[in-house]
Amino acid sequence: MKIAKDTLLNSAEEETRFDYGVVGLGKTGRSMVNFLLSQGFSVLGADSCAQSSNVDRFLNQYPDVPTLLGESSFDFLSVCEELIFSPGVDWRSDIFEKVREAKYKIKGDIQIFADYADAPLIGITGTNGKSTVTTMVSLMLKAAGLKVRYGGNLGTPAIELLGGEAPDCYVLELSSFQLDLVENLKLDVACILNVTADHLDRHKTFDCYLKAKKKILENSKCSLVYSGDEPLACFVNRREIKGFSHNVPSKNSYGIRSRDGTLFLGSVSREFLAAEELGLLGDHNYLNSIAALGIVDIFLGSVPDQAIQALKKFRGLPHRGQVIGQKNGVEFIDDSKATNTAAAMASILSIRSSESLILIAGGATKGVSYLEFVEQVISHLRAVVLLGETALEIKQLFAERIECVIANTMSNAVISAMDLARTGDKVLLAPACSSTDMFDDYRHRGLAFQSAVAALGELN
Ligand code: UMA
Ligand code: ADP
Repeated sequence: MKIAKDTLLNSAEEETRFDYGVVGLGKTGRSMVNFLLSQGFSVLGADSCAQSSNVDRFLNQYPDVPTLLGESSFDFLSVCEELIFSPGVDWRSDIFEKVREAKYKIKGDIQIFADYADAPLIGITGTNGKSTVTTMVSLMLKAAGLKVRYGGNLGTPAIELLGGEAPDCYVLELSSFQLDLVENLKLDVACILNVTADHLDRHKTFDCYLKAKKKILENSKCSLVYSGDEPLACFVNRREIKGFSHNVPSKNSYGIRSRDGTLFLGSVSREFLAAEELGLLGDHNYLNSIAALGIVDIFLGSVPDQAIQALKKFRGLPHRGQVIGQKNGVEFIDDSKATNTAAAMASILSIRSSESLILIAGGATKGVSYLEFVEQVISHLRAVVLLGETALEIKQLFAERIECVIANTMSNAVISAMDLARTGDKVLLAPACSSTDMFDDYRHRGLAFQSAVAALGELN
């Protein structure tokens, strides 16, 4: 098979075959190329974009790796024995029809990581709370004296966690995109935190999204799933799948017990800590904490006191309900990571004084309806400022029942929110949408919010 020279930017030789083709040259793709080269494999890179910051970075980092750029060059993927798809690349899309027809082995980075991993694995998925719980579990296990490496969808590509002296365990945040491509993922503990509608632009139906999430349970020694309601509660019927919820703990589940007016997070046999001892607000963070305690309990067989202390000290990750400061008695909160309706809902409910809440929402759609969200939140809000592609759609759903302003930039959104706010109010950025219509990612959006708030003048 010949590789057309004009599709390659660098030194590919005609008639060459490659052990692996790596599709998508972002963080994951670059980490996979690096790893495969280090293992002595021949590698071809490929990306839909002819030019982008990811591609530039790749070409600078790996000038000697032959690279296919642009979708029209993907026919040449046939020179590879196996293909590794980055999580953001939809292997079911039309552009990969020939690849699917040719019945190539398509793998994802997580399966390759797991095949090489040299320590027990804990995997955490869910629509919301993954990063928070992955971090909680890692900090708790570290506090208990274990050598822990953690990453995955959280930011550090899984394969970069390998190397050097083996740790005591790996803790992975796993997205539905990553799980979609695992085939035999053997986890020591798997957890599904919750599943609500998200990423339907990619998965098409809720059932397909749920199916991808459920793959985490398939070969796990022991699992923990949210048992408060369906679609997950029905799984808690086997010895190796335990539940967690806001309910009173039982033999097979972790939960919350009320005693003398205080709420305690625990198992059936032990109260781990009082909810008020946590450094995070909101019912959703009670659930995240119960899940983290359950995972540690299952993995270690008990929860050491040092782990509980570490959980109490945890103050949350940036852009997840992060209090930025106050201006003229108005508090600003950055929950840019609330990228779907369930997350934004949890965020709004976690703010107790919600009747004086001004919400900044909107952004790129993920193929879900906002109708239910609007009906659920309307009674908790005084005004809404909307941004991005979904602004008009969401405004129409509020149908003039509360004050609703559309802003064209984050800076204008914050100025409008400040105009609408009265002393004692809170302004919450919880977009319920993804950020990609106006920003690089949720971090970029959160930082734009924080800069706009700072531009209002000195905070207190
Ligand atoms: N690309 C193609 N063809 C396509 C689509 C993309 O070639 O059809 C190329 C892009 O041009 C780009 C590259 O693929 O060069 C990007 O790859 P990617 O989207 O897989 O992104 P990475 O940089 O590898 O980051 C991924 C995760 N991104 C996604 O799943 C979209 C990161 O999660 C993760 O932190 C990282 O791997 C390390 O594991 C981000 C995310 O938004 C934070 N995840 C989603 C979420 O949390 O909701 C699932
Ligand atoms: P993920 O990694 O799954 O996106 P994060 O831990 O980063 O989750 O949290 C993102 C946002 O989701 C939070 O800022 C909060 O608004 C919301 N959230 C967190 N945990 C939960 C939960 N258990 N249920 C519902 N929403 C949650």
